[in-house]
Amino acid sequence: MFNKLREKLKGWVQKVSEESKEEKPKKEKDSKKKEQKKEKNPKKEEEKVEEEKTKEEPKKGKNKKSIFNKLTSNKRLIAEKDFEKYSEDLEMLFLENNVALEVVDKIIENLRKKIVDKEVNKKEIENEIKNSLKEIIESVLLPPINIVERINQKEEKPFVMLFCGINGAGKTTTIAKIANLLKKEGISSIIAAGDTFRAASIEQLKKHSEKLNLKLIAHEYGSDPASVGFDAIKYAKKNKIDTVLIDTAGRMHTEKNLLKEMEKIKRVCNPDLTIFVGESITGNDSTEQIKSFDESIGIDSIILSKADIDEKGGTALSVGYTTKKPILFLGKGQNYEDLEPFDKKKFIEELGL
Ligand SMILES: Nc1nc2c(ncn2[C@@H]2O[C@H](COP(=O)(O)OP(=O)(O)OP(=O)(O)O)[C@@H](O)[C@H]2O)c(=O)[nH]1
Ligand SMILES: [Mg+2]
Repeated sequence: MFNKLREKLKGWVQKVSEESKEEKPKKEKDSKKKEQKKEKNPKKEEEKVEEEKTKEEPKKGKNKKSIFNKLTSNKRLIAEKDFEKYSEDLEMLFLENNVALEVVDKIIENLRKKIVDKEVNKKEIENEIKNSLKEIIESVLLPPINIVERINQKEEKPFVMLFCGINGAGKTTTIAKIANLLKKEGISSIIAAGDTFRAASIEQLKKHSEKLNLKLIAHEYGSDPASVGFDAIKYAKKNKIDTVLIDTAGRMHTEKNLLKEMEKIKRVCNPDLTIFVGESITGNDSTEQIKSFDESIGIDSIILSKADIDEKGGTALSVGYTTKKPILFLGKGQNYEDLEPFDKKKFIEELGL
């Protein structure tokens, strides 16, 4: 993840910090002005002698030396006019890597506030830019929900999770990964085969449930998915199962009739969490998809699959902010273990900041 964005961001930070370390003509002007000032106010002879002394014997006054060093190595990080030039490059590299425009604007605006005209120690320029970006990106990411905690907090079980998303996004695989994770946490679960539409969808879930040794509730192909969910919840109540994971058929966010069917599943099953599973590689379209699903059925959170094959990473960076829905997990492969809780700190580290 982030292979491209990480490298480009690194290059940008280095470019800005190297160029802002270089002396600018303005400095020369400043020193010329100082020279003129000096000539106008020539120092008394004693003062000059005293100054020379301090220069020759810097070791004597340790404090004086460090203050002197600090002053000479302090530097204005970046001027407003230079920021314009650099921010255009930054904007392009974020946009090329699937970061939504709304988020790019926010990052750049906040970066402007943080670094333009700021005085920093020369040595610290690169760190200063990196830390500023790190803080800004951290503020863009929503804090994730801990589903294990949420499940444990619910007194009257089962805790019901409904999964939705467009075709082939990774819903079924993600459900199997979550069941595996819950099992490790000592939380029991059953799966409801709510995709009664796509050929072989029930067989796909059968295989997973056999491997994971879980009960699968399934009806005939073509039957009402809402009643599959309803039966699964009934079974879980009777058998004291902690969670019900309801799979659904993939559907495009533009297909109003299919979204209506989701509304019915939601109304009948009344889930504790409605999770949108989207592909990390989709880019800005994911925002539109989530907004459509949210309008019709209400979405609580997001899981982004296929983050392992996403070179850009921008969707994961910006989808939470643009939809105001937290990301629960990142899917990072096809095995059960390849599900990573979304962790802001780790995410920022992966970005190289
Ligand atoms: N590389 C990678 N592949 C994944 C990941 N998650 C799912 N896949 C693959 O994506 C393909 C589709 O996954 P499914 O789980 O069947 O997707 P779905 O959303 O249930 O698909 P439909 O039911 O047809 O809408 C499969 O080949 C999965 O193995 C992931 O995190 N990384
Ligand atoms: Mg499926």
